[in-house]
Amino acid sequence: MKKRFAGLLAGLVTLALTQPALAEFGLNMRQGVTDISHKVYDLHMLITYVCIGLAVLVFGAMFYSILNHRKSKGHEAATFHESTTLEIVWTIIPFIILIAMAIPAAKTLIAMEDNSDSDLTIKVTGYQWKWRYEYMDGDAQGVSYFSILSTPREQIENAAAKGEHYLLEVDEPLVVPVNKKVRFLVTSNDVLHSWWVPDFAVKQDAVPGFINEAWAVVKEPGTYRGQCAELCGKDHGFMPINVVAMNDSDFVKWASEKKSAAAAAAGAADKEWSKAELLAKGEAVYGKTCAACHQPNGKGIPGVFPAIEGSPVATGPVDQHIAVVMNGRPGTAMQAFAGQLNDLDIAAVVTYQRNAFGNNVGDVVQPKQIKAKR
Ligand code: HEC
Ligand SMILES: [Cu+2]
Repeated sequence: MKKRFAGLLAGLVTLALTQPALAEFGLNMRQGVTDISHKVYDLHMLITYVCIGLAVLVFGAMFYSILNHRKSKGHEAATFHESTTLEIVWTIIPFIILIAMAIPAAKTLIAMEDNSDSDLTIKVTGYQWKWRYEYMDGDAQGVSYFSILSTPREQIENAAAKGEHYLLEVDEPLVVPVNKKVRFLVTSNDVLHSWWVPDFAVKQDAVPGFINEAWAVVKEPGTYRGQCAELCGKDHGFMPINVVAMNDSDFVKWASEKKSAAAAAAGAADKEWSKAELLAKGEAVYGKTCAACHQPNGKGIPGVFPAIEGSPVATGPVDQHIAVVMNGRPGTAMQAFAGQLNDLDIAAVVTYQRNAFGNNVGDVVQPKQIKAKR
């Protein structure tokens, strides 16, 4: 009996000591790629070992007593009633253990909360169901875009077709330079979201009307993936986060490309567009921005998201249609897209909605018309 117990104990200890093996199985927490994530990991391991030590001591004493001091051997229950010494001892020992654990925990928390002296600030805004990134300063100042799930529909509908980074891939990742302290200002445009990148040990709630801070210094170039970590509606599981860390020179290059693309898009708004161009562009915008709610086939979800097919708005006066898209319907999930899409995108998607799904209105909306309404 004693042998078996010792065997069990040895097994548990080996299990605890071979934690790198556990990490490979994905049972342990990941170590991440920043100093803070390593601190968090070390803290987690330290506390785990303290817990294992305590468990071995407490259960060891308990099982030893149960086995060796059992009644059938003639032992009688001891009485510790009103023993002041014991009361003090079993209050003080846990107190010391708690303080001993609180000190490293508080140190790590304080380091995490130190948002000072950042090199770069990026505003992160949660939307149903995508993220917006705005560069507030540095080389990419003024750059702003949405980052939207890019896993193809086929993979979502057919489990066998799942790719390697299923539901963890986006059209445009957040780009940060390596070895720079990047500060994130996290907020939301609609409901509660949470910006979570496990490799950075960053998980920050996105709350409408509030700005929360987080930061990371990424050391290695690479792609780091995360997700929204706050239940935020129907497509909560479909708003992943991709962060690409790159060398400083690559980052500067990326920033200038982004800026010239934005300038080109602004110029495109003054041009006259053909119906075919607008429809093609509109279909792409619809698929990326509207289909999550109104569905790829334009049929919506009855009682939740209205159909675009045969919609009185999408087949009615064009000005009202544009107004709904630009200003949204306050108090509903229909957001104001004026601040999210540029003139060309809005003109294209409205043109598309009026001429797709059997809505053969036949008219065309030019970006100029949208520009005039801003
Ligand atoms: C997050 C979900 C969501 C997204 C994304 C969304 N909509 Fe909507 N949309 C709604 C809801 C909900 C309504 C109904 C609002 C109401 O109750 O008045 C609506 C209504 C509309 C209407 C009026 C339909 C009618 O018959 O009343 C139009 C037009 C429309 N949306 C266009 C768009 C366009 C264009 C996009 C993409 C650029 C888009 N929507 C993206 C949720 C969404
Ligand atoms: Cu969310």
